[in-house]
Amino acid sequence: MIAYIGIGANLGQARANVEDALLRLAALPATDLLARSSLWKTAPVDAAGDDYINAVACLDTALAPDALLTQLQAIELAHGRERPYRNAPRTLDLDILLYGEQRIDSAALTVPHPRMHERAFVLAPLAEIAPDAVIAGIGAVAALLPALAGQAIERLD
Ligand code: PH2
Ligand code: MG
Ligand code: MG
Repeated sequence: MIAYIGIGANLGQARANVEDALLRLAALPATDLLARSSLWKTAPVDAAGDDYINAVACLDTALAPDALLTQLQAIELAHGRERPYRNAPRTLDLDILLYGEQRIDSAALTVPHPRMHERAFVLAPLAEIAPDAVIAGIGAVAALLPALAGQAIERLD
């Protein structure tokens, strides 16, 4: 299954944490890292704290969604992720954005990620590696991005 993972950090060594997360994603069982976006510096949306470093990874994985989520949470914990309150600054956040074209609505997981289509910090890196990916029920990534032109994001080299 092709899955897209949103990666974000705005606490501690954010850039190094995102790069390390990409290495750890590539090392997951039954999973290949097919592509990764650039790193982007992005202003916090509905959140406090420093600017974020964001990126998106494309995985080819045989892990089921709940098993993939468990693996992502283990990587977050390896980076000392704490959850003192909603959208608190974080050392590392890994979100399943898309899992094939499946829609998942369980207690633990909502896919497609419910706010991804409103967020340039998700869509800009995703558009680098998958402009034609479709967010089920919403539309293709590249077509959604122009509406978000007002959000402050900057691609890093
Ligand atoms: N993640 C959030 C809330 N706000 N803002 C930016 N720029 N980047 C994020 O990754 C982000 C956010 C909740 O996960
Ligand atoms: Mg998130
Ligand atoms: Mg998250």
